[in-house]
Amino acid sequence: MERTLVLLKPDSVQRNLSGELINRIEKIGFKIIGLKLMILDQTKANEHYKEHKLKPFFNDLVSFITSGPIIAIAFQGPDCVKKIRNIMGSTNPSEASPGSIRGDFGISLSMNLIHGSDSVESAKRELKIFFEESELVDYNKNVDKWILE
Ligand code: IDP
Ligand code: MG
Repeated sequence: MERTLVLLKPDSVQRNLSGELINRIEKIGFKIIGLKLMILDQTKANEHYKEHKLKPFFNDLVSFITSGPIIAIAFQGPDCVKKIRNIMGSTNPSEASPGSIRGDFGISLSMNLIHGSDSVESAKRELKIFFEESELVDYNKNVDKWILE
């Protein structure tokens, strides 16, 4: 079953939006299979955002993501990568549709609330940075029969 990594960034935690954002994703039917609150260290932040290493905003991005607690969540469900990217909205909240997380709650391009893996390959790579395989819990819910085909 497809898995993805979601990070609730430091702005979400500080603004008491963690519950709201988790709720939006959980209500779709995606299952939390791992969850932890942490302050990310520089090494992991660099590793997580390594595709952006040469971008002008890289240092600010790493400073921001390590500036306070984040919540890392592993979600599981069919097409969860694409669907979660869709409900997050565009990277720049100014361009994010109403109804999306960034459209509803964001203004700042850097403090845009949430990270979601952008492909199945990225998800596999990123999940390893935040979770040991043994920390991910695959389990059934009775409601699955109403959500999963
Ligand atoms: P994504 O989070 O929608 O996948 P990416 O392009 O992968 O967007 O960028 C990673 C993160 O870097 C963004 O979520 C945002 O916090 C930050 N970021 C992206 N572009 C800029 C920029 O032009 N200025 C400042 N921060 C940026
Ligand atoms: Mg990205």
